[in-house]
Amino acid sequence: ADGYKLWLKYDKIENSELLNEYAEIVSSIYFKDDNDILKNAKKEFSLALPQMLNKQVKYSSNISSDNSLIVDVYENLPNDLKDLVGNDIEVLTDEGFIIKSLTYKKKSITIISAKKNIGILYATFRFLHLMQTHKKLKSIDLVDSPKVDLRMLNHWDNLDRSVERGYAGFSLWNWQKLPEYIDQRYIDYARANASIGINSTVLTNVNANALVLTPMYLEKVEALANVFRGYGIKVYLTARFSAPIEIGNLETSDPLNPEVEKWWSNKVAEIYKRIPDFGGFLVKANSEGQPGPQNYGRNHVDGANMMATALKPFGGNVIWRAFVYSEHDDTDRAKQAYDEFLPYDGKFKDNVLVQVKNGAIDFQPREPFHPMFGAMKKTPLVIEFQITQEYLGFSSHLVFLPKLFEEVLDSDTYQKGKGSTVAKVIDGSLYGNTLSGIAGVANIGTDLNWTGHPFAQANWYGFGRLAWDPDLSSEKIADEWLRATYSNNQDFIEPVKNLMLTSREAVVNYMNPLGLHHIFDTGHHYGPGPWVDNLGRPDWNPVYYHQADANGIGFDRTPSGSNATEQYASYLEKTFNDINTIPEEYLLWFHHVPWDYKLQNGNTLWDGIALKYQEGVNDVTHMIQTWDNAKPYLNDSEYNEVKMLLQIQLKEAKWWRDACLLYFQTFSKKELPEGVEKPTQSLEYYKSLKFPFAPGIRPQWD
Ligand code: BDP
Repeated sequence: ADGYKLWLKYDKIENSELLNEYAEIVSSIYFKDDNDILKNAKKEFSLALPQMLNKQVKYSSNISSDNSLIVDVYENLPNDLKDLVGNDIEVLTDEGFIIKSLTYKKKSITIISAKKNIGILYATFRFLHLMQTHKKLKSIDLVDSPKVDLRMLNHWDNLDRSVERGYAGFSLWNWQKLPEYIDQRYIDYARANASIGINSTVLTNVNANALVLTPMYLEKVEALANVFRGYGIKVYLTARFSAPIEIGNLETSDPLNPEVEKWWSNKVAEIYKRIPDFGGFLVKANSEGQPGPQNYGRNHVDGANMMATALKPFGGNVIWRAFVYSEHDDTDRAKQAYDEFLPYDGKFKDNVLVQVKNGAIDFQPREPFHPMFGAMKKTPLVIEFQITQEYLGFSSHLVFLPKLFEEVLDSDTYQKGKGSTVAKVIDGSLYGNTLSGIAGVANIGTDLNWTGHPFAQANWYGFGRLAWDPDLSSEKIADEWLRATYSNNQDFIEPVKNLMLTSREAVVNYMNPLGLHHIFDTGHHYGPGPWVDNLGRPDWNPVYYHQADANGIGFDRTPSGSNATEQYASYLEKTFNDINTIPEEYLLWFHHVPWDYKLQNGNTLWDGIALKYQEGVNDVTHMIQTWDNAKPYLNDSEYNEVKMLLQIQLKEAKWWRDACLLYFQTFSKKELPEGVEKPTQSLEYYKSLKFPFAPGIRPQWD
């Protein structure tokens, strides 16, 4: 139980009724495997079935009505079978699949089919997952296709194997031993991703190093791409905008300079020679010190389109990030990306996607959705979530992120009337985009269990599932993951599922209740630092975000303040502007509110904040109780590792509560209300804590 196997454990099925049902379904299998993807699919079958069923399985070499299970792409099926499934196949995308029970030549059989090989691989994983999670398969009728095209991980991995904001060890990519040495981890990584439908991976940090584009590294990238291809995963790289200067001996990287254009075209051709299915580039430009087109008086469109032109002949994409906020701009940071990018809508080439973080500031425990979603109508937007928990307790805190992802995806932008959810923007259905994408900043590293916290695996898993279907519920995801990872016992699942589903609100309560945000300490973003006011740029300082003073607290983003609300559709703009209609979870995001303002439950704001922090601590106490009750269903190491982590989480929830309340109290000058535990240390003590060697740190910035 070291967690290495993730949700692909394939434990023996103990329930004899199910065991018999499954054994019958797979009693005689036809499984064509004449290419790499199908070989990998069949390999997974041959790994999983004997473990789950405790017996070997038989494969036959021809399709016949004696087969209990037939696995092949549609075009290879005999005509009479084609007739039986044709309608279902028709509605599939190229990555979709069917798993169906039907009567064939008077016999009951199960068929797994798809238009393309990759659909068969996805179906294989789904079929095995359904067994692992004890679902009935006897009269299965499943027709499924992913709703989003690019389902991608973004690794923030550096070439020295450190990982920016990575909390689970070092980078998986062992550049030194590549290309010759293929670590088993690369294969297991690809299997895990394919099992949840992830089909693209960006290997390198957005704060990019141009060296990855040199032949020495491209050879290594090629070796990884060769492994991933068999699992339907395309490789992308981050492209440093100044690469033509750094590795190309040019004097400029001006996107309109013909030499520069030529350099990129040649570079792209060189990459495709090695990696014919290379995905393309992810670019962070003119953001937090990264070079970009603006260094030459050009704009984001010039930069993105130059690269898009180079990639177009090979079918590659540019994913251009909109995470920009300028040091020369003193408008509210939350407004800057929208202000800068909206005028470019419709100007990007058709192989450019603009990647936008889920919220307008930065991966906070809670943010309203980014106003660019729905507003940017002619440009496909990729939503960027952060799976690694930069602002949510690293890999020490148990926070089930699909709850956060779901909240954002379900948010209604109202940009094309009611029901214009972020999910519909992202899957392309709202404006009929031809390309769509979801990206997640990976939380994976060399730790034995991949993600540091065992429950952080659920965030990788859940990200993949939501990328496949942004309308899935977080509850279903938690259920699936727990069954595949721990146990199918309902008495275990129900309470632990509940623990997962409440964990996100817990972290909001003990870190950033009622719309507070970015009050994290410098550099590491781990503990509280609401007092920090000495960093190079105003918008790197927590005091900029909470604006606490003798009158109250919160960032005024209404017309009396920064007027960031104007970037939302008018219905939301009105709702957010009016303190009587603003959802309370966003109160201090949009309003500067007096300490004695009355909340909906009748408490004053000060008391309400204090009680929320306490509630967060109580939530974690409750999580610990739930875990203790689950002990009978766990082995010792499974129980202990999470128990120890939850104890860290409890200690740190109290730290957050005490540090923030003591600090905010210097403005409110009010007593803590009844029910809130008294801090055990002084404010000076919390301010004095330093963590120079926190993991995943990016030393040069906030
Ligand atoms: C911030 C991180 C920083 C990243 C940056 C980004 O603190 O490490 O480089 O976002 O997304 O959240 O580019």
